[in-house]
Amino acid sequence: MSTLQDKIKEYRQLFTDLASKVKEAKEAEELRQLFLGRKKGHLTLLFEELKNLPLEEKKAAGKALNEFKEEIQKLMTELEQKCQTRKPERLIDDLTQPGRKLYWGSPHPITLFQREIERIFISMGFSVEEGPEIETDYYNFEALNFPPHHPARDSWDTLYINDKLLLRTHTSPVQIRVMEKKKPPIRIIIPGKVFRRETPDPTHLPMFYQVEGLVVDKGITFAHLKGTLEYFIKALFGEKIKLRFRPSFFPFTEPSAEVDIECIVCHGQDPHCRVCGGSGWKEILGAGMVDPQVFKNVNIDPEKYSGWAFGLGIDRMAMFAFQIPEIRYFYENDLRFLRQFNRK
Ligand code: FA5
Repeated sequence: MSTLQDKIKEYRQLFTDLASKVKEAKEAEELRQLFLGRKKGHLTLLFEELKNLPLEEKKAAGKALNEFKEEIQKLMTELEQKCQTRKPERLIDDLTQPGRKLYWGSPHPITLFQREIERIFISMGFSVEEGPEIETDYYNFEALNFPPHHPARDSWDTLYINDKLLLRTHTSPVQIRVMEKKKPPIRIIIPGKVFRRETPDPTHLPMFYQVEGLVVDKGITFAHLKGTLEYFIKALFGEKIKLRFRPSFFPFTEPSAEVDIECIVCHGQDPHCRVCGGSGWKEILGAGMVDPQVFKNVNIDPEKYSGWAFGLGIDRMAMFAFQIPEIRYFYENDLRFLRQFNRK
């Protein structure tokens, strides 16, 4: 019968053989359990045997067994550290494997479209101005010729912050801010966010983008307005696009007009079209000659100068340009939709 000392020798050899084959942390853990496992580990069982030895052998065998245990624990710790620092071999096995694809973000379609609009106007000699999104009643309404309680204020369902401050309902207040500082000639566009108390539907949003245009100089006429807008709309939608000017009303322009383009979703063919309601046309902007009272409010002489202004909805126009039947898609943050505009 082999003694405990002999068994220690055999297990030492076994441990050396098995340890030389260990490559991964999982295999090291299995080896640890095999030797040091609390119930059936080889060492645990050897310590069980130690209990039954006669007293005269116990001392020496116990010493040898404790030394063996320490040796195994030390070797196991070294082996486990080696496994942790070792790189998984399969990653370096095949250097020709394709890398992991990274998704790079891209500008939002409305941003892309706004830049396109800016590019066209800048090419015509316009410069770009900005103004605050939180406005006073004076700039949003009064200076634009809407006296207090004027019924025309109802067309802009306004979100008020308090008695004096509101979220601007259009980009037109920036006309006033610019004309207070600069004197003619003025040729500017003003892009930015606007806010209205609106229920969203396929062509309406409570927060959307507008671009305002303003030209003031001597001898400016409605013909300049018409020519500029026609050039701009054709540059955006192509030469074949149909557009029409309709008489309209804005307190800050006289005469005023609204511009419609043909419905790009149904081309007037669907009497139940959710975008144009079957009319075949959709309004994209309001415009007109600057009202003399507005000039007076900013100390520009209406006898000497004339001008025109327009305000267009960027989201509304982007819908048509990209042929999207739902304005709300722009703000649902669905990557399947947004990725279609990624030009990379
Ligand atoms: C205005 O906001 C005037 N300030 C435009 C103007 C400027 C007239 C300068 C004269 C001179 P209106 O409320 O019609 O007008 O809005 C202009 C454009 O914004 C509309 O033609 C449409 O394209 C867009 N728009 C209006 N309401 C919404 C909405 N709820 N959601 C998305 N786009 C809208």
